[in-house]
Amino acid sequence: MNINIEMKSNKIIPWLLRIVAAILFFGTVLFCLIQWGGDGLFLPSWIQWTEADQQVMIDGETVHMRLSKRTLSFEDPSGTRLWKSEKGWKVSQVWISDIDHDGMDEVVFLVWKRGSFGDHRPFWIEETDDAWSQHIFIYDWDKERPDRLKPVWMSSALGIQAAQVSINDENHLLIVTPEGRETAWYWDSWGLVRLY
Ligand SMILES: [Ca+2]
Repeated sequence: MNINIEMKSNKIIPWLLRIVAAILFFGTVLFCLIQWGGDGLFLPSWIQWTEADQQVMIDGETVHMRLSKRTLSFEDPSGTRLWKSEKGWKVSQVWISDIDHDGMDEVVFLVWKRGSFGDHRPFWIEETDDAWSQHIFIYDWDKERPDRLKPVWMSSALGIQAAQVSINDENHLLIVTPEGRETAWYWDSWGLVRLY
């Protein structure tokens, strides 16, 4: 009898170890997938991630603009950081352009982030939106601010897939979808409005 019990326990223990190892393995894989998804690793392959590392003059002030590893930042000539895009934002393109035609340049960038509205979710929208989406953010260059960038217009989710984006000579924003369909957007006192 004692021999039978010992033989059964000898079979059960390896199986228990395998089950525990499997749970640990799949738990680790699931944890990594959630972490990578939260870090935007699974964003669409058609995104054109650009980089910048150059001196730019904005409103008469020369600064260093850097777009590296999907993070946008500005530094003064001494190398002191003035502004850096928020953690969790994935900036794919940036422009210095007078998008609102007031004679002063703005900082305009295309960014991926989770949630359509962030901290500015309208009160009538109750559900939380954690999906990744594209946004156009526009900032004034304000020399009175230590960080220089004053938010002017933060779009909610674009609603279209912006694979190629450019700003033309008329300061219109041109967005081309992955399928090649182009739309144009212009500034109309309160924000960007679709032209066609
Ligand atoms: Ca302007």
